[in-house]
Amino acid sequence: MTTDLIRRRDIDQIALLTLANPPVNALGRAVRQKLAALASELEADDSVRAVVLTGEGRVFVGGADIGEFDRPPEEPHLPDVIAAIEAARKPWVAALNGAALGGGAELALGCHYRIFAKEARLGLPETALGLIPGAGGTQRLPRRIGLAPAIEVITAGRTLWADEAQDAGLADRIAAGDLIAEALAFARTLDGPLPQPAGAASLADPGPAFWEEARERIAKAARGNPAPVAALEAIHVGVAEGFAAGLRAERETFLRLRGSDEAAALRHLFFAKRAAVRPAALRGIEPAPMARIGVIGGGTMGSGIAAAIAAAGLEATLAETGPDALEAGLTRVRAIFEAQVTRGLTDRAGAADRLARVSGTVGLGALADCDLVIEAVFEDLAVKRRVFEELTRLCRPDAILATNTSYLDPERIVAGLPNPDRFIALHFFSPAQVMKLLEIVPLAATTSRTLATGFALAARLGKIPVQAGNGEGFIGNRILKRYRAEAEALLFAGASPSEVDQAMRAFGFGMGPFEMQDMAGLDIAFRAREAARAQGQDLPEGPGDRLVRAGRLGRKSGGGWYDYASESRQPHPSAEVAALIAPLVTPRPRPSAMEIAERLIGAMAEEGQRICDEGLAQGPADIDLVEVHGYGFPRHKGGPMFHTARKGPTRAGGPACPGPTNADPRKGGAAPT
Ligand code: T1G
Repeated sequence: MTTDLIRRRDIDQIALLTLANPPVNALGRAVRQKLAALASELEADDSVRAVVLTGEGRVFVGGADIGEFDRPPEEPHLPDVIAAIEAARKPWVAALNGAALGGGAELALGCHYRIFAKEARLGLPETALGLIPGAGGTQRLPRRIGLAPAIEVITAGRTLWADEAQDAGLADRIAAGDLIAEALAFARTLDGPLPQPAGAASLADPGPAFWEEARERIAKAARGNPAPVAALEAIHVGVAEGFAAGLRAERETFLRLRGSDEAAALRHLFFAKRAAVRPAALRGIEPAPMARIGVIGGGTMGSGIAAAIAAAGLEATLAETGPDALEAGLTRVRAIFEAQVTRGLTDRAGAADRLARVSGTVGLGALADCDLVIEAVFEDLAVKRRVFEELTRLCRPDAILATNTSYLDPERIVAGLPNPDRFIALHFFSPAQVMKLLEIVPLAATTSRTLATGFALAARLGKIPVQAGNGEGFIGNRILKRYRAEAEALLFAGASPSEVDQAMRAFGFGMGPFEMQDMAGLDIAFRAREAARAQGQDLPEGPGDRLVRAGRLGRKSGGGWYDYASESRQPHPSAEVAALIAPLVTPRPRPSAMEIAERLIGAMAEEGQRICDEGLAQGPADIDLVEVHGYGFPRHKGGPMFHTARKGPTRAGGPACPGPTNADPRKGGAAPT
């Protein structure tokens, strides 16, 4: 049963229209139909001399209805609805109560006046969905705020806050108090000629060099997503050939991209992310308080986690074993905030505020009254067990105790310790203050309250939480292991490390598997293999083992899969590596770059499907979130599961897997109490 969708209330000859299509007043077909009908109705209604359009709730309009993009476009089309409003003889005042994004921004641009609430903002983030604005945004915005600022807003997805919109000449007013009252009062003052429509303004063409520079810069930043450059081209047509031609070019491009694989991939991730942050199983579960959070270990991970906590406005206490180690940890935290100022992520005052939220302590005593403690010490079972033994003695029984282990079995870290209901693994990714992904791993005895606290922490830190079962390597590192093994297997067929890496770069990765391993160090995985061999696992000698035994540990040793000139990060193919690998190679027809990429992505998807089949992930979409937000999988490809499912019938991307259980797949435990 559709609600009103748009409510009309006439107040002293002003029609107040309130968009009411929760949760974000998206401009779905029914809303467009209603708006179009109202536009012609109001135009003919002599009792009305102006219109104020606003949205119900925190958002003005979150855009067109993204959910409709898997279906062919349906009339009335948004550009036509907006054109009717722009052509109206009576003034339309957009009263922006909150975010006006995508089609919502275009609707506001089609109105004759815009009044912003103080916290309102306007943006055209379509390129993040593999699209371009499709209802006039590429033509009206440049004519309202100027060419270069508009290109920035449209191709980089930058948002204009109320004060910026006013400075840019887009906001006619910023409401000092009650937005609706001020918008109605403003509308009552309007009796002169309407302002010129945006299309009446022409834009001076800055010349070929401007467009060339912009195209290169935008293409580089887009990292394979075709939409930002396509948006620039539509803007360019409007400048070169005029408003109407620009609108046509915009619409053609929008419709083409709307049906593209990239747009489908980015939509998949849009909805997957929103489903991940609100797991149905945790609806109504109250998380534990998180006012004070302890972080144990001031190394790269610990200092990054502490910085992320402070940046989210929470208090972090960083604990280390001694004053020197503590000072080193706090120095890392300070450096993180310094870098954030340099990168414009915060200002001096913000950095000072964040730093003030991080305190340091030697030993664990000061963590006794923390609500949550995250252990991020050296990846050694005995060391971690000692930490948890002490924490269970010191901390309140209801305090949540988490480990940031990447490879160890968290059950073994806490085995036999009291109150197991409060243990959980929270697997951050390095650098923790930057990487969006957080793998949340409940253990056999973990309660829903503890699990909900993990999700609440993720939301507070702006992380993307993915629940993973407690299997070796959880989701991400398990797939990474398979990805690397498959990449090494390609070397047996005669492919070279640089061929494989180039193929993955061409696919959209920022770095290939061998470059990535050289950066991280080959010895980490080698030690894990040696440990497995020591436990009796029969692991054959691989190319990576040969390199490590030859002292090639990666960039840090001046050479790994590649050679590196001293202090340089530039990888150079290595004759020594080729010689070390040669005995393992059985020459076969060399796979093409596309075949290499599809083989590696296929392997990732296959492993992802196995993880699903074992109940260690909620669904294929979560696998994709892990790969995109934790392992550099190109967003515009949607993730290995989405990519292989879209590409054709493979095992990967099959039906949704049974949700993860807390059963310990390493031991077959029970579901959470
Ligand atoms: N269409 C459909 N559903 C949407 C939606 C949209 N545009 N935006 C949000 N939702 C759903 C979302 O899936 C979730 O659903 C719920 O609303 C709350 O979202 C022609 C082509 C507006 C800033 O890119 O950035 O216009 O999970 O958790 O944190 O040119 O949502 O509850 O079932 O994100 O308060 C362009 C997308 C579209 C903006 C609110 N617009 N949305 O943030 O809530 S393309 C965008 C957002 C377009 C035109 C083109 C944010 C928000 P559920 P949420 P939030």
